[in-house]
This record gives sequence, structure tokens and C-alpha cells, in this order.
Amino acid sequence: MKRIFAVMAFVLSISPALAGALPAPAGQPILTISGLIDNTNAGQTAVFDRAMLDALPGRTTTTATPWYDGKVSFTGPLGSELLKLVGAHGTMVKVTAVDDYSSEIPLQDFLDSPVIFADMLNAKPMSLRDKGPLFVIYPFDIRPDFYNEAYFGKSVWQIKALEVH
Ligand SMILES: Nc1nc2c(c(=O)[nH]1)N[C@H]1C(S)=C(S)[C@@H](COP(=O)(O)O)O[C@H]1N2
Ligand SMILES: [Mo]
Repeated sequence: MKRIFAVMAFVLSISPALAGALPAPAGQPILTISGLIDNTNAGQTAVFDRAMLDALPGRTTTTATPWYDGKVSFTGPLGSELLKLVGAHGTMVKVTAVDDYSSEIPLQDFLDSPVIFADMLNAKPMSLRDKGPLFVIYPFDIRPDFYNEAYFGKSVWQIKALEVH
């Protein structure tokens, strides 16, 4: 029993030190995450440059799309890994683009399937003109049932911010 209390005291004492321990970006920030997150590096928010995003486990999704000619390849960090890194809790992620278009994506979508925040198109960094710097890409290659208007609407391009709520 004494041992259990000792372990609990240890866990309680390290958790405040871990919360918020996210390194600040060295490069130009391209994404800001706010809302229900435990780990921050800029006030109440977590900001990311491309290198921080590319350091996360990712995926390449090769698929036809409504937006480009023929099959293209998208590469970027897994949404699940990004949201885990910031300690996201809650139920929804509001994804906002530079044109202020936004879409609400259930947090569960990121846990159920390998949705990525693509930052590369055909292995090259995605420019704003190519719908970069970040584009939500559902795994249309392994989930053809996602290939419909409901998921196209969640496929936000030119992303600048996420708000977890
Ligand atoms: N940044 C941004 N992403 C966006 C949109 C937008 O207006 N801006 N429209 C969304 C909607 S509602 C859909 S259905 C698809 C539309 O793609 P399309 O206009 O090429 O058909 O992109 C989604 N992603
Ligand atoms: Mo749409």
C-alpha cells in the first residue's frame, strides 16, 4: 500500500513538468493549435514549423482526387500523432484555412484511420498555390468509402490553424 502511494506521488509530481514541454519551432511557424491541449510552446497555443511536423510518424497516400489531374501522392504527419503530441482532448477539431474556410473534424476520425496533414505533394513541399502548406488528406487509398462529398468537405487545404474543443 505504501508503495502504491509512493508511485502515485511520483506520477503526480512529474505530470505538471511534462505538460507544456513542447520545444519551440526554429523555423517559420506554419500551424497553430489551440483549445483543449496540454502541451504548448507559445502562450496557450502550440506552434509548429515544417521540420517539427516532418519529424512525426507520417504516411504517404496515393490517390485520385477531385482537385488534381490523375493520381497524386500526399505525404505528411499522421493526425493521430500530431494530436497526441499536443495532448489533445475533447471531441472535435476545427480546421481553419488561410481563406477562413473551416471544417469540423471529429477527433475520433484521426484515431480510426490514418488521416494525414499533408505537407508534400508528389514528394515536394506544397506551396500555397498547390493548396499547401498543409492539406487534410483522408486515406482514400485504403478507404474508398471515404471518397465522397462528405469527406471532400473535411479535406481542408491551405490550413493555418486547428482548434481542439
Ligand atoms: N481552404 C479551403 N479548403 C476547402 C474548401 C475551401 O473553400 N477552402 N472547400 C471544401 C469543400 S466544401 C469541398 S466539397 C471541397 C471542394 O473541392 P472543390 O471546390 O475542388 O470541388 O474542398 C474543401 N476544402
Ligand atoms: Mo463541399
